[in-house]
Amino acid sequence: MSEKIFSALWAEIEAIGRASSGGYLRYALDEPELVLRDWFRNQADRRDMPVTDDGNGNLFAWWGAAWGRGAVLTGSHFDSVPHGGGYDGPLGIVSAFLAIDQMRAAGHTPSVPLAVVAFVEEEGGRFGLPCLGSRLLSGAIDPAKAAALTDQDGVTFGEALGATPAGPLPGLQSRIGALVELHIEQGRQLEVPVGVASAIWPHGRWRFDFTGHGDHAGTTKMSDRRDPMLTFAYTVLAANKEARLSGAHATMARVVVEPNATNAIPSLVRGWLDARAADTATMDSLVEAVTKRATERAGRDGTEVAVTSESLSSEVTFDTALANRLSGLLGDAPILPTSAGHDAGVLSALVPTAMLFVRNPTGISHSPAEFAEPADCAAGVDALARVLSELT
Ligand code: HGY
Ligand code: MN
Ligand code: MN
Ligand code: MN
Repeated sequence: MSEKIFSALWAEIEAIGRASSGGYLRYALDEPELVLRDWFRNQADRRDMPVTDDGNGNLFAWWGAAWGRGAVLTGSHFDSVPHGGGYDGPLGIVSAFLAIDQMRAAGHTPSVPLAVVAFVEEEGGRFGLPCLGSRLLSGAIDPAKAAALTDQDGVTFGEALGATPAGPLPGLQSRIGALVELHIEQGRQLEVPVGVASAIWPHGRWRFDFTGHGDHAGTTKMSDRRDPMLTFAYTVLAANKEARLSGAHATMARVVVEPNATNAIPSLVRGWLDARAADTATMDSLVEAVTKRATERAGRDGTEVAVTSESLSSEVTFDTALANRLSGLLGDAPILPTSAGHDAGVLSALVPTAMLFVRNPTGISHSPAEFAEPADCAAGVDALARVLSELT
């Protein structure tokens, strides 16, 4: 694959949903993503690939009979975190179409159907639950629960989708022979253009509701206050400290304050903890320690704290034989773990799954600074074409 061909197709989507920050505002089923989904259909049409929707919001472009036995899926997601990077997700979809072009140019005829997939709501940036589309496809979430998830304007996923999600595809295991997701590396490990994933850290999201006594910021004596912001601030520090001590990753980056006024002590502060660790025990003990520290502090501040687990992604070990086989196929490409979640992680519980990572020179992701060299992206397409030819 030449850099030029990659860059030409990449340029077709680069500006879609880009904000003045240089980051992307691409949320599930909203305007920019609907434009990207039309682009997806247009790419499929250009390649005579019929498009199906699984009733959950996931799109599939087929080379061969839709959902024919043992189909191989490849793709990723379009949605971003607010002001996130443009590669996380779309790189896997653009590379999939280009890999198919390359396979066709080499005269490959797949022995099983091959589909490019665009999963919906992978980041959970609109409806709050990551990998929503792949969880619905694989039966990992109840469709009615998914339909009721609401965005910040009170729009439900069901309304955005225009129907109650269809839920799991019957006989998924026999229909899908393998899934391969190509993704920009979200880390700094790769020193060659392409790597193969070995595992995904367990990770999850916990909602911390800190409640106190709303009051006047100017007339309330310090000794009379029951300020939930104080307990929240302490909890952020505690999460950071516990993570540093245990080697886990803990972040409290999303906060809702009510009322959100300069001169009013809030009655409610809601913060979300994103916690991840190389093993489940470390992650669980981190969350336990942070909850304990928050509750103790609430006792001192005269506030209350309630913790709700909102999403959990268990530890994923990708199919080792498949990872080794692909690494060998790609000239002994390095095999490496990641602490980022992916749709491939969800589906790996049910079908043979692999991930290819494309080198990220800075390692930065979920930021406008996210970037991959066109030469490495082209190498990623070559690798994906080789892997998909091997699997079909
Ligand atoms: O949050 C994650 O790990 C992924 O980027 N959705
Ligand atoms: Mn992401
Ligand atoms: Mn992603
Ligand atoms: Mn993903």
